Amino acid sequence: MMVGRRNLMVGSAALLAGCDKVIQQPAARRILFMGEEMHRGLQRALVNRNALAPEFTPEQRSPFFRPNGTRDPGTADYAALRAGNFADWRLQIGGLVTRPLSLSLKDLGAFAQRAQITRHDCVEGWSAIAKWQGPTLGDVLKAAGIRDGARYIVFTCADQYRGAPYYESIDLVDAFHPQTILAWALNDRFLPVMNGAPCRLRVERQLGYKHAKYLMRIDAVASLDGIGKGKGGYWEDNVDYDWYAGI
Ligand SMILES: Nc1nc2c(c(=O)[nH]1)N[C@H]1C(S)=C(S)[C@@H](COP(=O)(O)O)O[C@H]1N2
Ligand SMILES: [Mo]
Repeated sequence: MMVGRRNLMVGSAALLAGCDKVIQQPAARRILFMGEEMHRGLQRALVNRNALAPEFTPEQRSPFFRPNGTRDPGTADYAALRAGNFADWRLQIGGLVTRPLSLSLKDLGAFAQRAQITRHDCVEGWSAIAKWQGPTLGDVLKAAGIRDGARYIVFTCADQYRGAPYYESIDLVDAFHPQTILAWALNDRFLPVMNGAPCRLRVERQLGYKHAKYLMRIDAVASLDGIGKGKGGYWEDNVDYDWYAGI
């Protein structure tokens, strides 16, 4: 049985109908939001986190994979990397790992490759199907060696929002999910700049904003407290999107 977040939310909305005055009180609000956190935790517990996202046939691919959010980071550093066809780009893997890595595109290509045709769902209401290829994040993290105490994987990107890099994070269940890959190819070509060149995250069981483009750093951390404002991602910190955006 699956209890969707929507059902749970409808349930709590019904329970709370007519409680406007109570909700104004800080203590009541704390309890209300505590409940919401519990609902999210419950959803995570009830959904099989290792289940695969649907995959599609080549014919089902969208004719065009539209870009969203940043279409070109536009910084001097990124422009220089792009001018050199990303030969000088390195993806840093650090934080709570035993062997920090600095990986070129060639290095990413030397890992076992996974290709998958999946549907991307943006929270703004559009979807597109495309083929992605790259090593699994799990293999890359195994090469770096996750240390005891690591609980989250944080992604730092080349593009800036309000003067700071875009960032996102996932837990270790999603990090080691077989369809979670560091994609450097889209529909059998190198990633276009608008879709996150030279490398972006695909975390297929979650909504589009979790799929960090323009990857520069990947860090294993014990807690999200020191990251941005502490909610684990740019949109989570600034627009109140859910950190766990399971679909
Ligand atoms: N670095 C970075 N990653 C990002 C974004 C962004 O603006 N910057 N936008 C996110 C959102 S909201 C979506 S829907 C997808 C869009 O991916 P696309 O541009 O390949 O369509 O990237 C996500 N990852
Ligand atoms: Mo999105």
